[in-house]
Amino acid sequence: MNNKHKQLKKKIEKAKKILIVSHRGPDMDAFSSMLLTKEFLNIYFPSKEVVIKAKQLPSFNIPRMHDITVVETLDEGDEDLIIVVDAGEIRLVCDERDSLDKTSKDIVIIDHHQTVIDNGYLIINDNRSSAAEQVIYTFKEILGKRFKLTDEIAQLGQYGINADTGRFLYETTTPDTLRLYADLYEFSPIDLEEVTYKVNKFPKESTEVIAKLLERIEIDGDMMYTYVDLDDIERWKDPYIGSAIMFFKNNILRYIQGIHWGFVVEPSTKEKNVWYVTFRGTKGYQRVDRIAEELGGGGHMYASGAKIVYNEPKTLDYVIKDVREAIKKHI
Ligand SMILES: [Mn+2]
Repeated sequence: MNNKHKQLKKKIEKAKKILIVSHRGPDMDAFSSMLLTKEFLNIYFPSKEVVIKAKQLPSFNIPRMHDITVVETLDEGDEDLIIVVDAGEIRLVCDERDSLDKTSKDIVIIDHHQTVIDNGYLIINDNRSSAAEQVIYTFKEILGKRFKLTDEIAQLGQYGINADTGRFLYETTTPDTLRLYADLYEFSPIDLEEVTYKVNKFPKESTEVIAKLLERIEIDGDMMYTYVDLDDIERWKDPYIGSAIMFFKNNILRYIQGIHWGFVVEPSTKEKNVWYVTFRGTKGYQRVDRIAEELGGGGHMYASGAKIVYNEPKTLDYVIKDVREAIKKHI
């Protein structure tokens, strides 16, 4: 147990009510790490009242998912400790309708992203493969000999690690990741093929969006980008755009011969004058975390993103120009 673990343990012991949250648009690692944190707290600190708040549930069944309280907005409540998992900042948890980012309550960050922002909070981040891996190793340290696996912990750990390592493909997979995964798998295995199949399914309405994203590809050297424009968010619904971009990022961007990295730009469907940009890079070609940081975001070397907030309406061309200016500083 290092100093940070001791601090976290103290904060947990002192708190009566603990709120667990994660980043906007939670992915499988966000859900898994929130549920893992609650599971550890429920088992080993049973007198604590622990609540997970999120705006949606996972897209397929994972253990304890109904322990998530689905809320319309994220606001401060009567919790005395907030644990943020899979995000380096409370800002990444909230959108403009939420007020939780203005909280004065004590915050602990358990994260694995390479972008670390010193915001004065206790930050636990050993640059692991996933927040799920970080949560399990953290509680292993805090609990020492008392640490025991359960079916739920073993399965949630696998869901999180599998999602954020792309089935162990990414560089963030370390011997520690594989050792932990082996233990979890031995205890209570999940079927990776089935999970991959379920995670990659998308609604048929997204095919129209995917076709447009393909049509709009712009190539510049070994970089490529595509976009969703303002009038698109009137005619296409939010989830169809989201899953189309997901498909594009994972299957097209980086995969055309001669292209090694790129980005997708889209306006927020919820907030005015807000745009999102997501980057993908390839080892040996382009790190994209620094570019995202330049735009006020962050992430990993080969996968990153930023939320760009303007004070007034901007056109797609203007936003793309901003992104390309940030890129120029880092290539
Ligand atoms: Mn993650």
